[in-house]
Amino acid sequence: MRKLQEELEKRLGCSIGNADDRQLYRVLLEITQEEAARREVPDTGRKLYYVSAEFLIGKLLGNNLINLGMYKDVKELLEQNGKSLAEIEELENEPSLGNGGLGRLAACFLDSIATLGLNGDGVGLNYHFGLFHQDLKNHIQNVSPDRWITGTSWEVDRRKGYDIQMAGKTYRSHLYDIYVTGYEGRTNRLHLFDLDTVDDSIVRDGIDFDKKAIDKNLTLFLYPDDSDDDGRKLRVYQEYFLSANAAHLLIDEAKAKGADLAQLDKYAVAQINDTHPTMLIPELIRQLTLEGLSFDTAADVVSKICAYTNHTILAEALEKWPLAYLKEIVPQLVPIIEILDDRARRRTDDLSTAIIDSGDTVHMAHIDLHYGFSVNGVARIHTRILKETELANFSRLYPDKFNNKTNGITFRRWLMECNPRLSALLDEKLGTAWHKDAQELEKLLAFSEDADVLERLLQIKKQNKEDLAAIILDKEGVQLQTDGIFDIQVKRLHEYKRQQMNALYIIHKYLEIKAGKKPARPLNFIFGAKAAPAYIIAQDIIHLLLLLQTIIDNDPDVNPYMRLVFVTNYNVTYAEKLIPAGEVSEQISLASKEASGTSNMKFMANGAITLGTGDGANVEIRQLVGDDNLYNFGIDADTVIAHYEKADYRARDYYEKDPVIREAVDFITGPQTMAIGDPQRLSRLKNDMINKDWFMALIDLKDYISVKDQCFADYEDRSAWAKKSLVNTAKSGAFSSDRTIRQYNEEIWKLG
Ligand code: 26Q
Repeated sequence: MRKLQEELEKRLGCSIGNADDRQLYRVLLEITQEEAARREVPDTGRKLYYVSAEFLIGKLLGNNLINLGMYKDVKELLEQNGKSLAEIEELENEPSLGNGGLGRLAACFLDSIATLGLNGDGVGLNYHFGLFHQDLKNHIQNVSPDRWITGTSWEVDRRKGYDIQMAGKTYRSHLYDIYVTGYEGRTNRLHLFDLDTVDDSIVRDGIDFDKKAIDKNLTLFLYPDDSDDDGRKLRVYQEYFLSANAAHLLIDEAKAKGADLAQLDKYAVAQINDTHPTMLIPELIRQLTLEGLSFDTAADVVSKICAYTNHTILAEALEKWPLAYLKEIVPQLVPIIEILDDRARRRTDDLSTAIIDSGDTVHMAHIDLHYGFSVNGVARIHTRILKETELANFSRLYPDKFNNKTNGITFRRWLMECNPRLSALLDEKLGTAWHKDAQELEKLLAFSEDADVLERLLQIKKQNKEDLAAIILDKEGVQLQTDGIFDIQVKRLHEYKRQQMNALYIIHKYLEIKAGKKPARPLNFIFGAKAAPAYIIAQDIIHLLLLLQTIIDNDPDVNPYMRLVFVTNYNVTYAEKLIPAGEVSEQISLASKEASGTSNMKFMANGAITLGTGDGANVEIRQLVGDDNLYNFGIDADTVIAHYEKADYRARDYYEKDPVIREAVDFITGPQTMAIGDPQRLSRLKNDMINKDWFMALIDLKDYISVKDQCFADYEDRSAWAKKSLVNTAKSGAFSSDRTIRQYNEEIWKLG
């Protein structure tokens, strides 16, 4: 501790007490970086490249201090000098280099890879602006650029790059690295590629910019708006830039290890995170042929290197590009993709598996499916649906390629860091082995009848709720009722996730309370979500939720019994505050649509009870905790799939036949919402729900209402609830990303 103090004060040039938080942040960053660098390990043998368009890493200071074993000392030293580590951590900008689940998963994986001591780096893009910043005015989502790179950044300038050809021009990439610290483990790296000519100043009001000026815009934004051709082409540029740089890096590092490139698979394996980096496959082949390999040798070895993860079964998310775009932007890949298509066609008569279809559209996933050596889904039910339905044609062709890797989360960030109170109790009762082996949490079951432990769990949750309530009051101006239930739905806004169904429940409760039926205790409904700017119905759902927030707030008959808050700019940092305070975890996607979900796992670990459909990892949570400890509702995935096949779902029937459903849906365009809301948005939303409702909210609404009511009623038996909470935490170890990564390594990567 004394050494730490001396070190800090030497760098500060003054005493800790006299330094301001910014100076402290800077020197803490410096010493963390140096400690991280000391734990790097020479690159020998086979190495994993986790290639992804998204890495939603969140703030790094606290996480790195924990992983490096410095957190406690730093926190205490600062406290002794009248400083707060939490306040210093606030100063860090969150790098929001991802949208949601897929990007956050990549970040959890990097943590686990380093913790398990594996040789594996991330490869991504250095977006200047992360996912947009959201604010909420006049019941509408407004977006603005989120600039995260400042003078004091975690990035290390590698002063190297590669020449990348796109549309006949040469672009010189520039590599930045971020250290990835393992918990009591080694340090790996996240490699982020950028272009020096990118110009932040071309961003006009909102997040608008000149989409044609590739030299200025290439790495400006994560997922630029792709509602027009220029936007879509920019995505192709980004994807190629990512893939080509990853290929160069991989080959470069293998050569540095003295590799015979014909046996490149001895030195490298690449995990392709969804289809966004798919061009890695033809690009590796291209670069290897330039290095002197024959096409056949190159294609063979690349097929032993590349593995593909599928994260969604939604058709619109499976990327397809017009061949004409590729001819314009990456003509060097087109002959390679044509040969790959030709060879794939010779393997089967099934035209549905073609890479280039008869309309000259290139199906990116098909490249991965034919030429990757492994294809995995991200939860058991998701993998089963891929095999039996969505990708049945490919699983017949390549039955051995398909495998499941149920997602996971890092318990370092999602329990140790974000929930210090619960972590301290767990350390006290179980010791600290769970930090690295989350299955140890199961030993908590021995305390399931221990009145003292159950009471402490309730106390901890209460304190976490109070902390969150204070933050929400400060940021959102809404006072939550901490003696009431905290029911939370936080995730990207998407119709399949069915925030609109939750809204219908809230309307139903509102009307019940108006009619005199009061809940046993206050209900707090908490939402956090960003909607893609071009996704109109999603904006309409946000609009409805914000109107409900105002209506409830202004209604003295109702607001003693219920509150709704839609938090602004939901991101990793906010999630770290919300999740420890969650009591009911809303996981209500239409069965078959949510590949896995990962917030379900985070809430579970923090002792919330899942209210969920039989979708994604909910199914596995249910199997682990049993029906006493999870609330399941809704039609199952097979029933949903059968409805789609028969095209026999008519939302209008449910609306017309059931007065409870009708009343809730009609409220959307009733006098209270219309008086303060946008009639066009509200009518569009209501019409969609009655005439389309593609994600079948109305089928499940009645069951959702009755199971949710039961869940809230059961909450009243506080010790029974505490026991449910305990069982959830105890069983959550199955969802550690350490377990997931061990499986990837044993079954796919096979690193030494
Ligand atoms: C595709 C085409 C054009 C433009 C954008 C996209 C696009 C962008 C992002 C498609 C998909 C994504 C992100 C998907 C994602 O986050 N999927 C989530 O992955 C999690 C981790 O596996 C799962 O837990 C979630 O269930 C899944 O929704």
